[in-house]
Amino acid sequence: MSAAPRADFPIAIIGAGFGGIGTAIQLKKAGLDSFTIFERAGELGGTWRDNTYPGAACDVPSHAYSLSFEQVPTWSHRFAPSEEIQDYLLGIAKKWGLREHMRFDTEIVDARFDEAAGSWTLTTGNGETFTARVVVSCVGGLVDPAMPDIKGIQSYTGELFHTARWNHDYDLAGRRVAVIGTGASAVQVVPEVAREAARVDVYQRTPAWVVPKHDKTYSERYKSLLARFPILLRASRFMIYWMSELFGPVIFFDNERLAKIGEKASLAHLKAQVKDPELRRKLTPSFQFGCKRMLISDEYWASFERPNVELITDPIEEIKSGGIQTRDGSLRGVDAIVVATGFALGLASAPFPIKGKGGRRLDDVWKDGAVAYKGMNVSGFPNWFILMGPNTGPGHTSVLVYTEAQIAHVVAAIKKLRKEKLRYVDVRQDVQDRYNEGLQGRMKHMVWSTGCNSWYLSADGSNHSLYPGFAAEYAIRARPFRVRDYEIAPF
Ligand code: N01
Repeated sequence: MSAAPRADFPIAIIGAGFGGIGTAIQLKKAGLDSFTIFERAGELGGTWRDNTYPGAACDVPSHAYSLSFEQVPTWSHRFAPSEEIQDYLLGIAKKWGLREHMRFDTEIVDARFDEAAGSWTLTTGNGETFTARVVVSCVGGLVDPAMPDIKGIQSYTGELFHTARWNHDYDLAGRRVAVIGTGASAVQVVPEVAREAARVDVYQRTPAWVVPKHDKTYSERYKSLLARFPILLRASRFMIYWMSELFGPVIFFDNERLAKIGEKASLAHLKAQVKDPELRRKLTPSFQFGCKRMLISDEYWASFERPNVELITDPIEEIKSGGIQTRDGSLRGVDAIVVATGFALGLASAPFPIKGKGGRRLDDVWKDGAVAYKGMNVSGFPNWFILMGPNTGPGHTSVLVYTEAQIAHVVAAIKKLRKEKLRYVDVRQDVQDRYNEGLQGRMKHMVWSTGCNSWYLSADGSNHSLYPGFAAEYAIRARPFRVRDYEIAPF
């Protein structure tokens, strides 16, 4: 198929992270290069552009945490560091000539659908408008840092920054540092900061289940073998994928016997890393394995054996100008506070005002939680596709498996729209409702609502973020564009 002129069938991709880049590559492969990628930041990369804190790395092995259609044999470690993942994204964007499609520092602030034209009008932050026949929203879910609402935080006069906004100009060497939070970002950053800082106070609200990472460096010989025999790379990916699926039930089902397998592995790891039984008790979670995201680290728990690291479990009462005061009255002076408190879940609402058919606002449709068909389409919002949308996150494997299935779906839909010169495709409300009833029914058997608090859950305790099942099953459901599920509007 020959490439369409850009004006013929304009496609807007919002966000230049993994989702946006992967979509763009697959569109190019399909001969569709009439797309523009809008990126609010000044560079591509999304998560991997923003998360540059010491120790930042993927927690899914890199042979699987990369696009299946852009595999590289050069990963330095089993779990590549953040900068290497960012280099990978820069590299594939260059290879496919994607920069010329990108508009940086361009935030989309409004979108409205024109039913007669079958197109979306997007407005940018500086008031420009852009018309697109299809919009692929790749804005990501865990993007905007969530700052903790702790009394007095504004009055702190030392250095304070969030893990996703690391201040590389501030040298932590020899400083007294506090880390607030003990989630996936904290377990990566604490061991690194502990190596440099004079003292590290780790403020833990809830301990997390941690399992060994078994990270390793790949030798030059191994990498050249993978380059010479790409089948080995595919085999490695295949193994990682199916092992994750095999152990998935331990992480996602609400089944105490299965959870015990994970808990036993984690407790053995804790015992091997921490000698003091009292410290071990403080680090042991009381919620069921998998309820919060399982963390992987070879070094996090061992950090507490260092003389310069202290675990603080007494709740934070207030942040004062020079330090942190806990409820027991202790005030610990610190030079810097690292906030590792996670992200404001982007899925909780529309990323900006989005008005579909009849001017209906996505925020109104989502007032009781974000719902979509297969996480991608919302009835009444035709020709709008969401990547990494509601109920498409995994707790047990690479999110890219889900993303790639969504990309295949989007490309199939775009091909149909173009080939048959359709005005729009709009998922049927009854199909979307049935899909979500099934999903929420299955949710009752999952571990995420068994009494822990996490970003997986909305304020009312419902889960609109994770997919309740295996990645393979989601991919099989999501990849095809099933015409009968949609209202098809011709011109
Ligand atoms: O954030 P989190 P994260 N006072 O929400 C604590 C992905 N990710 O940035 O558990 C004190 O998990 C909070 O305590 P509690 C991954 O999907 C991936 O670490 O709510 N503490 C918790 O300990 C992950 O799930 C990688 O009681 C407060 C922590 O802060 C997601 O991003 C790496 C507090 C927040 O943990 C988020 O991870 C990093 C307060 N006021 C992240 N508020 C990879 O490796 C919050 N906390 C790919």
